[in-house]
Amino acid sequence: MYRYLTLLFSLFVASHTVNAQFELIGDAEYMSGNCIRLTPDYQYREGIAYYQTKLDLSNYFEITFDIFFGANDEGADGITFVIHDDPRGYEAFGTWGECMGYGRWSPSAYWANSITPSIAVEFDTYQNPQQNDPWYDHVAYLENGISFHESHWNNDEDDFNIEDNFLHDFRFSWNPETQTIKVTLDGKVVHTGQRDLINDIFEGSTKVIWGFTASTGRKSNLQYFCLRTLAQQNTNESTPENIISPSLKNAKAE
Ligand SMILES: [Ca+2]
Ligand SMILES: [Ca+2]
Repeated sequence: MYRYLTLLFSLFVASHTVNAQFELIGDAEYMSGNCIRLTPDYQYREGIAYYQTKLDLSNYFEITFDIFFGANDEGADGITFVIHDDPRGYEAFGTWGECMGYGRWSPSAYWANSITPSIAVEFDTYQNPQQNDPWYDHVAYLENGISFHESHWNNDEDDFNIEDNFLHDFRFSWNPETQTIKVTLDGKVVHTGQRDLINDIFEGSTKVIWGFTASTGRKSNLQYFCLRTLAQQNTNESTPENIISPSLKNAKAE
């Protein structure tokens, strides 16, 4: 653990802009300030952004982003953070609306577009009973393009709302030694779990694509993310590699 802490405090090595480093699909567009808009505040939109360098799951990985879910508490639908090895590669997409560009309408709807094999963490801002959503905003862990979830996180607040016109601090980390995923939102752990991602999800593949998906439906919101830091380290080496640290602070929508 000490090694990782050392890494995180010493990763300010290189500086880049976010613009040249993501593949964009659908309604995704570059914004100023190292941000990428996933959806505009319009109905029936879908946007996806994938980081151009694959993630090696045999390495430690931690990213930090600011995420904006919109200003309208009555909006929709939300954003997912996804890691996948879909055969469509950087062109993989899921269904719009309640599936947030990641999943499919129902687990049995194999004909529908979804991203798989994959894992995702959804930040869901609209209740869809078919996906077992509560009526408040929530976070849920998903696998293999299935938007339905048995459990969720909402900070035990029945009025939990992330469509509040503020940027939210999002962190995702993967520890290959303990096979642990950890996700925090605004400093609170919203998901943590152990999973043999390489063997149980990705059938032995270690190189996978990661990024963000989002969509709107009948309801909408402006939704975007801004890169803060990315750290990846080969656990057999002492030197961090593939490190980005843009000078980004509290970018807001234009
Ligand atoms: Ca809300
Ligand atoms: Ca939903």
